[in-house]
Amino acid sequence: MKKLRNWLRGPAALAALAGVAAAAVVLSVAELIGAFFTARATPVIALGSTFIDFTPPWMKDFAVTTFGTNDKAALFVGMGLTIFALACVLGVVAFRNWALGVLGVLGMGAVIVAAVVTRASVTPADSIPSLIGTAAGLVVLRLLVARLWRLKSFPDAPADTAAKGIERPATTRRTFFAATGITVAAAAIAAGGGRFLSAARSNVAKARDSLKLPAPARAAAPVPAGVQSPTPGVTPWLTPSKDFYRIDTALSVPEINAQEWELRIHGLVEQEVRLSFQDLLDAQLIETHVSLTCVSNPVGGNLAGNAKWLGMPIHDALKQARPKPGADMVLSTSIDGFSASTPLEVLQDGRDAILAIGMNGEPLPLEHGYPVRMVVPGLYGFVSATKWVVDLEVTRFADSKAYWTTRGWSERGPIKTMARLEVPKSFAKVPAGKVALGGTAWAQTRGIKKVEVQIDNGPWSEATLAAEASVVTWRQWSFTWDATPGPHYIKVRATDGTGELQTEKRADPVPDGASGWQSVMVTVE
Ligand SMILES: Nc1nc2c(c(=O)[nH]1)N[C@H]1C(S)=C(S)[C@@H](COP(=O)(O)O)O[C@H]1N2
Ligand SMILES: [Mo]
Repeated sequence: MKKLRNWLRGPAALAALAGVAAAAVVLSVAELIGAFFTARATPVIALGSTFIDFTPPWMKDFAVTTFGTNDKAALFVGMGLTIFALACVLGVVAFRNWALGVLGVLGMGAVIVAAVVTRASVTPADSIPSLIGTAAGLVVLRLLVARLWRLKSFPDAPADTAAKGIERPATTRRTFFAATGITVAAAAIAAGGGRFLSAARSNVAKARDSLKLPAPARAAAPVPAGVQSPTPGVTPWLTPSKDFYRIDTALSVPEINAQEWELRIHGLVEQEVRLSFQDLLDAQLIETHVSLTCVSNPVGGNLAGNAKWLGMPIHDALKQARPKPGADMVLSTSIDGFSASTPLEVLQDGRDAILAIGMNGEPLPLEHGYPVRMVVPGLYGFVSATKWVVDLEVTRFADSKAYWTTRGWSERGPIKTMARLEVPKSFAKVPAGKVALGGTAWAQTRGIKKVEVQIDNGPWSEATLAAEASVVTWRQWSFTWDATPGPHYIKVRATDGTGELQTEKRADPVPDGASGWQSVMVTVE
C-alpha cells in the first residue's frame, strides 16, 4: 500500500500521466484534422476496424453472444483501456530514455498509419491526420517530460538532463499538473471540434432525408389481416427501421454521396456494367416484405427483423451484364471492404433478391446501407445482405472467398428453420391459470406450416399460427397454456412449408447458423 502511494507520488506515475496526455493529443488532433478526410481514416476507427478484421470467429461469436448489438461499444472500451495502458508505458519509457520514447511513439504512429492505409476505399493521403496527430503527440510528450526532468523533487532524473540543454529554472509539480490539464482539455476540445466539424460537413444525412423514393412498378402484396400474434408483448410483425437489428463490421457508418455512388458489375460477364443511383431510381422497382436474419443469432435470439424493401431486382442488373457460363457466385463488396458470396442461381431463380434503396417506405437509413444494399430472401445476411454495396463480381466459389468465409464461417448460408418463444420471457414468474404464450418463427423461402409447444416433457401441442404474408417473411404464433404452480420448462419447435421439422440438434452459430429447439424456464405462482 505504502509502496503504491510512493510510486503514485513519484516521477514514474507523472511520466505515465504525460504519456496518456500525449496519446490524447495524437487521437484528438487526428480526429480534428480527420474531419476533412474519410472517417474510416481516423486512428480510432482504423485501429478498431483492423482489430475487427483480425477477430477470429470464436471471438466474434463470443462478442455477439455476450454484447449483442453492443459489441461495438465493448470494442471501444477494450481499445480505450489498451491505449491507456500503452500510453502509460510510453510515458515512463520516454521519461527514462527519451530516444527510446521517440522510437515508441513513432512505432505507434507507424501502426496507426498502417491501419489507416490498409482500410478499403482509403487513399494514402488519408494518413495525413494520423501523421500530424503523431507529430503533435510527440511535441507534447517532449514538453511534458522535459518538465518532469526539471522537477527539483526528483533527484533520480536522468543524469544527462543538463546535456539536453535544459537549464531553465526548476518547475514544480503544480505547473506539471497545470500543463497536463491544459493539454488534456485542449485534446478534448479538439476531439469535440472534430466530431462537430465532420457532422457539419456531412451532407449525406440531409440528402437522404430529402430523397423522394419513386413509386414501385410492382407494389408489395397486401399484408393480410392477422399477421400479428394476439399474445401481448410479441415483437411487432413489421419491424420499425429504428428497432431493426444492426450487425456489421463498420465502426463508423460509411457516408456515401448518392450522386457519386456507382455499382460496378464485372468479372465473368459478357459486358461490364456500371449503374448510377439515378439508374436505380429509373429502374422497374419492386417492393417486397422480407425478413432478414443474422447467422450469429443464437437459438431464441433477436438478430432478425422484418421490413418492407424497395429496390431493383438483382436479376435485372445481372441481365445487363450477362454472366458467362461457369460462373456460380456473385461476390458483393461494400465501400468499406466487407464482402458476401451469394450463389448466382439464387439471384436468378425469381425470388425477390434486390438492390434495395428503400426500407419501410423511406430511403435506407445510413446504418442499414444507404444509399444501396442487397436484400436476398432465404440467406443469412453475411452471405447476401451487403450494405453500402459498390461492387458485384460475377465469379466462382472455387475462385473467391467472402469476408467471413476467410474467417472460419461457411461460404453458403441458407437460413435454418427457427421457432422463437417471446412471451413469457426466460425465468419469468407468471400467475397460475391461463397463460398466453407467443412468438415468431421463420424459414425464409420455405414458410412456416406448424409451430408446436411442449410443457416439461409432455406431449407436443400445436400452436395457433397467425396469418402468413409470404414464405419469405416470418410468421407469428400464439398458444394458451393452462399453467399449474411450480417451475416449468417450455419448448418450441417449427415445421417449415416443405413439412420438414426444425432440427433438435444443437449447433453454435459458427460456421453456418445456430440450431436446436429453444427451451425456456418459467415459474408459475
Ligand atoms: N457492408 C456490410 N454489409 C453487411 C455487413 C457488414 O458487416 N458490412 N454485415 C452483414 C450481416 S452479417 C448481416 S446479418 C446484415 C445485417 O443487416 P442490418 O444491419 O441492416 O440488420 O448485414 C450484412 N451486410
Ligand atoms: Mo449477420
